[in-house]
Amino acid sequence: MLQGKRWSMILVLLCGVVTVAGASDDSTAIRLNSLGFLPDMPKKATLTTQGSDFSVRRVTDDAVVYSGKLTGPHQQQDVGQEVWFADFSEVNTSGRYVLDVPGVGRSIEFPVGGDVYDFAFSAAMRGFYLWRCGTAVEGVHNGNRYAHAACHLDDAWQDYIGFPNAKRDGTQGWHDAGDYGKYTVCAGVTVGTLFMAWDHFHEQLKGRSLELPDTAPGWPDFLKELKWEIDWLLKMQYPDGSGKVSHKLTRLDFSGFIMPEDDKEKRYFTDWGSAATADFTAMTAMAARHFKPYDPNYAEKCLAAAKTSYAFLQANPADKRPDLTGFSTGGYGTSDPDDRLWAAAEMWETTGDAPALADFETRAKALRRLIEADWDWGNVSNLGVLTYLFSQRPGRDPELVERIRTALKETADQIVEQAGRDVYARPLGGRYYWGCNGDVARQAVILQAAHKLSPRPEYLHTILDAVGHLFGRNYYGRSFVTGLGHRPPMYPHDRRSGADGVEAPWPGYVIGGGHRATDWKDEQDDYRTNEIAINWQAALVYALAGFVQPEAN
Ligand code: 9MR
Ligand code: ZN
Repeated sequence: MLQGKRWSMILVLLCGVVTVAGASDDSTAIRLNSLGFLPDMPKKATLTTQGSDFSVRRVTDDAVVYSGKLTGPHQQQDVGQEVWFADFSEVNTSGRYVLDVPGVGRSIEFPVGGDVYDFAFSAAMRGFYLWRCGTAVEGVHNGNRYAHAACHLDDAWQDYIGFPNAKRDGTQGWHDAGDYGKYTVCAGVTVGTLFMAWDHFHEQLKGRSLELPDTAPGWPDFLKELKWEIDWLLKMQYPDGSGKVSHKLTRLDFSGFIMPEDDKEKRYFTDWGSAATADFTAMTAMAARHFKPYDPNYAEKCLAAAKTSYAFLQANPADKRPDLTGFSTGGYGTSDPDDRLWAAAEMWETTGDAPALADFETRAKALRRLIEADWDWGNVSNLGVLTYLFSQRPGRDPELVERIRTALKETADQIVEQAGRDVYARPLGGRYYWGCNGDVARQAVILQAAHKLSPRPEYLHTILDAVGHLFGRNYYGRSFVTGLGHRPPMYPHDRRSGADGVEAPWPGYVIGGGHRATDWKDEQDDYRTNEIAINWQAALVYALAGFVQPEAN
């Protein structure tokens, strides 16, 4: 098996304990981060049943290591609940514990330790590897083998870009989500967020093995995985040298729940769009910068592609939507000013070109909000603004920089406040919509950025609130990430998971979440609330990356 034994053994150890301990009904009234807690960070649980005192017991000998009083009740309308809090932040010795609340019961077991998020980080990042298109993939998780044969090797046909019955190489990249399409705009926020994770945390990440096949010898695994996506993206640029970039590469409609290698319908490069072209520019400009130390020639190729598309955008300023007539696959329709702003920022950061700087600054000054609190594929201006803010290059407009600093701090402070008001410490507050779990995780980007600028412990605490929420401190008392934590999703809207005959779904993936606080359904058909997607996954990887420990290889 390609993925070594070590991987599966760690898994059995980590997942086994949590799942077994979670079996009792009592435990469901006590909602907490089932991955556990870092020693010196806050530790809180939300209880949906009234109690008064609680204690924390060490699993090895049942000794009480901490006692406290519950606080509450607290009410919250969107979940329709009255809840109580247990704060056991003082438990900062590594070990395994359980919360014991007389009259309520015992919680699931949870660890305290410096490494409690390491495995989840690796599993989440390996989710991208398992999403690879154009190759066979395999991995072992919790004793199950997940695998598919090489898929979509016929990518793709050019009928919709002016060459009927002509095929051109469009292989590689990641499948988008629970479907097997490949979409440039969704790749944008995904790759942008992942490069930012590398930028902010490469010291922790560079030594971590993700046990990937060696598709880029000598590269750190994290970047190796990103290269697989960039390899595909480079093929999305029109072959005519114009710099236009196809909006997506998909079939005309979604396939049924079959394995990717059995999905044989024709797939097409679609018409170009200016948002896709701008996102392509930003991604390839970032790739040029981050890949340069590992392969200067490849970096040069990325930069040349970025320059071509950027020049095209400059010469064609209109917001051009792709013509997707005939396709019923994902739309990802979006206006382009934020994408163009991001492209300008990355072009400037990579090349230092003055016109790109001016382009960025003009666009930034026209923004309604310099920092967006709530963002995803539809608005990527934060990616450009943060690149500009943290740039070491000379020439920035000091007044604009100052306004961004202020906006960043204000927005981060608001996020902290929102998490503080929510009974499950959800940093998005009461906003629920398609894919909002991804945005719960994505709050980490603004919070980390603010923390770099002017450190405040609450910024990190609130990221951990987001992580805690996704792994069990929530209305359902369940993990929202497949294969990890307590009672994770079992029936995500994911074609591989539905078709491979393995009972447990493909591991490491965050599901989109309810559109109301209480309407998540762990059902395969519920693509609205129970799908997985690369953009949400990248946010989860970013959130966890800030807390992993460096690992020497
Ligand atoms: O994440 C997208 C969400 O914001 C949209 O509201 C939704 C409907 O257009 O589409 C979501 O993206 C899906 C994409 O269109 C196709 N692949 C699966 C994506 C996740 O559900
Ligand atoms: Zn594929």
